[in-house]
Amino acid sequence: MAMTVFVAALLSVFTASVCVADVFMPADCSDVYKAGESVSGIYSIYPAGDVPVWVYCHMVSDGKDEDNGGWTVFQKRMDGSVNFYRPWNQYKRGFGATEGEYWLVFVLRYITTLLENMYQLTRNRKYMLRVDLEDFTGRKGFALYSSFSVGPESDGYKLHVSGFKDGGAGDSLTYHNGQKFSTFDKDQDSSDTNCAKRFLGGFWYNTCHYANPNGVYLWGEDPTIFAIGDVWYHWKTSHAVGMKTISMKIKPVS
Ligand SMILES: [Ca+2]
Repeated sequence: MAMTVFVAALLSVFTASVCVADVFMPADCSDVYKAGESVSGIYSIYPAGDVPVWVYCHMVSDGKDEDNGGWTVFQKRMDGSVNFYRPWNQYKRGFGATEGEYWLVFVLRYITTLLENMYQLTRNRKYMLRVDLEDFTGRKGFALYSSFSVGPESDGYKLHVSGFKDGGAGDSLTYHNGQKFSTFDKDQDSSDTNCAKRFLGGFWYNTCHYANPNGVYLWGEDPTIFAIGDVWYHWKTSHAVGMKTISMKIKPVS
């Protein structure tokens, strides 16, 4: 009996130490999903390996492969409650609240880290991007890109996106492929003008945009002010229609 108690005590010490050493540190929402979490909501992830970041994880499946859970949401507009006209350091750091509208550049920085340090934990992880849109009549569409990454800050967090697949919204992002990220105080676009200042957002502006998801929340259509809204041109064939909701989310390509 004494031996049994001793073995049990040893086991419990062993188990406790394993628990401490084996803290669950998901790199992104796909890891959270694989661990059995199937409810959409806010979770902590460890994109850089040590510092936790709170993000919204989209876990709902509608039966289509590309919509299975495990999406890490890095951009979300839903009600205009957050001002997205912000300087570079705020886009770099991230802003907003994870339960509302926000921009998560931690994820972008993490991918940068991933690219620069190829032998890190997630060095072989390739991401796809899904952009979900909803207009003010309740219609929905999405655009899927089979490949998505962002370059290092030293290269302006350059966007790499390809492999468009239409979910009804059309392709307004391929035009921005290869562009650096620009804000009103850091003009890295391909235009002689300052696109972020002209169109009141922060984005991978070219000369200037077919998509402006971080533009002004327009509450619908306004043709009297050109292209400043959170528009996705190829869905409405218009620069005047602002979306009701936009979200941009990534997950590893399986
Ligand atoms: Ca410029």
